[in-house]
Amino acid sequence: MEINLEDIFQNKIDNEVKIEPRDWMPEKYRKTLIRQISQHAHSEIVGMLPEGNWITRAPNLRRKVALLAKVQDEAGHGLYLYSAAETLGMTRDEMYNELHTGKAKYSSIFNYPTLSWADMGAIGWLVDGAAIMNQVPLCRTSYGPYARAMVRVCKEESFHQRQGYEIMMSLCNGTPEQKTMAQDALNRWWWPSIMMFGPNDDNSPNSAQSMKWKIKRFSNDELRQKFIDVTIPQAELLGLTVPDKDLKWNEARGHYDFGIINWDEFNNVVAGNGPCNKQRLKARVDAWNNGEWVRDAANAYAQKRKNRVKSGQQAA
Ligand code: BYC
Repeated sequence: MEINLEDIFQNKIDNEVKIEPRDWMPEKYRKTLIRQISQHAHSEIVGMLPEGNWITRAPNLRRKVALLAKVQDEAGHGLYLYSAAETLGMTRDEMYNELHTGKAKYSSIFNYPTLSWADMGAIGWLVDGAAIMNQVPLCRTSYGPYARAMVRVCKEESFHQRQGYEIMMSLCNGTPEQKTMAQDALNRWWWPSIMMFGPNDDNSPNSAQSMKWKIKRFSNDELRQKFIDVTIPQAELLGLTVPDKDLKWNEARGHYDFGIINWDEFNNVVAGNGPCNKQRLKARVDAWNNGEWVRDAANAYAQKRKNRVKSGQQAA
């Protein structure tokens, strides 16, 4: 009897059995995962830049320590994710090369500037809040190494979201100028945050197949709606106004209705023409080039140790 590998694979997915690196998988599944996981890793690494910009200017030691820890967590997330993508057969150097040559995508959100300290609050609250909404279901994604990496990532994202909301809370309970800063940050970060979930479902070419393979558990629009529904009461608690005149609770749907997203802006940012795309890419390329001597030194040291062990073994 002929064994159909594709049927065995889909059967595992349907029965919630994780796919592991040595298992047979369709080539397109492997490619889709490499695409999504490497983009996700790049987003974490590039995502360090807008906040890293504020570490030296945090208003006090407590805020500085928390922000430093958050940015460091993001480096860790990037590294777990690169490791997960490597299990699918792409090397880290290849992934870096795709990022540095502008071939790889990373989240649109990190191409916006951080203009005031309040942006640290808005990013933690909204950007990490959106990330949690998208990433908690990824803890159940069908590929084992990705799902396991996401468990720790989500725990840390939850700390990030709280540190952001706490900054917003302090600003909103502070002076009128501080509250204005918080409102201004919300005005600038709201729409880019809801764009993070990606195009509408009827315009999302990868969704149908990724849902069938249980790489994605919810569609882009479902996650966006969930995010809006939980975030509006949080904005109300802060006493801030979400910058969307069409935002309205819809009793019949049991959800908030919201205005039309500016997809031209989204497409423009994804195409590399957002306010900070060039600056972000340059920062990563410079970091790679300036770090060459560190990589060379680490490799030379590793080689020296290897030679020493080899000559010790020969002498014995
Ligand atoms: N920005 O068919 P679709 C973080 C692309 S890091 C740029 O719906 P898919 C954090 C998409 O790649 C947050 N591009 O795609 C870090 C596709 O293009 P390609 C990152 C976007 O993959 C530091 C095309 O549009 N999170 O949280 O089914 C500090 C069509 O889209 C975007 C992840 O990466 C976008 N926003 O769904 C703070 C989570 N959206 O590849 C926080 C994992 C879409 O065909 N990723 N595109 O050329 C995912 O869940 C999915 O990949 C997405 C997109 C929902 C993002």
